[in-house]
Amino acid sequence: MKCATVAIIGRPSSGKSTLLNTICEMKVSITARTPQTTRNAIRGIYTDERGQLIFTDTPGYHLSDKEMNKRLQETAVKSLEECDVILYMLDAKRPAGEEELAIAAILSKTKTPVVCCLNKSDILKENEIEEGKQFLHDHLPDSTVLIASAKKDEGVDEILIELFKLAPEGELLYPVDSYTDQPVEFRVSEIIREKAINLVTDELPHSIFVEIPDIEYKEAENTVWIRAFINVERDSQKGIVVGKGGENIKKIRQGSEKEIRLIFPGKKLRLDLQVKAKDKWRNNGIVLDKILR
Ligand SMILES: Nc1nc2c(ncn2[C@@H]2O[C@H](COP(=O)(O)OP(=O)(O)OP(=O)(O)O)[C@@H](O)[C@H]2O)c(=O)[nH]1
Ligand SMILES: [Mg+2]
Repeated sequence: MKCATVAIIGRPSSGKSTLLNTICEMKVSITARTPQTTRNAIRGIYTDERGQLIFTDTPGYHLSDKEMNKRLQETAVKSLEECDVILYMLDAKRPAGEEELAIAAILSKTKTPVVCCLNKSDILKENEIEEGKQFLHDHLPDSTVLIASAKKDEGVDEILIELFKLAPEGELLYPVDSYTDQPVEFRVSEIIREKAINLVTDELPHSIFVEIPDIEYKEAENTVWIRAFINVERDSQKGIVVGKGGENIKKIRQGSEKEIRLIFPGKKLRLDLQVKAKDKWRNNGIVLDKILR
């Protein structure tokens, strides 16, 4: 059997989390059209007759001096140090800029094999593919280049073939039916965050974090009872999340419940959502320590 750890790296919004979900056939990592959605190193596990690939989805590599962004960048870079293979995702729809150059520079120095994937093939024009290939040829000449659409599940089997080729021999590290190792509270909080950011994305893409103060299974009622706080950065932002007559919060709850139920099959669910303001939490080290660990 083969077994490898694979770090997925790339600029924000290149489709890293979408790819992980397509490979695992499960919502392992949340996605959104706004950049900088992923905030943690998120493990997703894929197993078949060839062996096991243990993926780490990472926060999009973004150059910024802000405290939170610096921590996200550290998480991404640290994942590179701990893996057998690196999967570098590029969105060739956007021309390679400073960030792409910074990632390529890091990857060109590593001894770990790199597989590159020009993602979003479903919307790429021929010249964009050529430019992407040229960029990789110039900066990472030894790496394999594949073209795929994570969203449409095209070219994804070829990515798996390439990763297994590079994977070392080894025993499986997780049971064959595992697809993630995230604690339940974290998964629930991420599902709620996804629903919230996708609904108010133009107004507050990055101002939200979700806390789960209580999660409890009441056996007599066969009910999982969850209390969650959607935190924004200012009191004035609370109304945006709640929406007119509570319509946004209702949509967030309904969308979240649908996915949270998949984590607790056969059980009833009570989800109590509240919106709170935590002043300037993105500069608050205690909050960051808690949510970015
Ligand atoms: N057309 C197209 N869109 C895609 C594809 N893969 C991802 N997307 C879209 O790109 C956006 C970003 O996708 P994510 O998977 O959240 O990107 P990410 O790289 O994880 O982003 P961060 O977590 O912010 O670093 C979403 O709107 C996806 O639907 C693809 O193959 N084709
Ligand atoms: Mg992501």
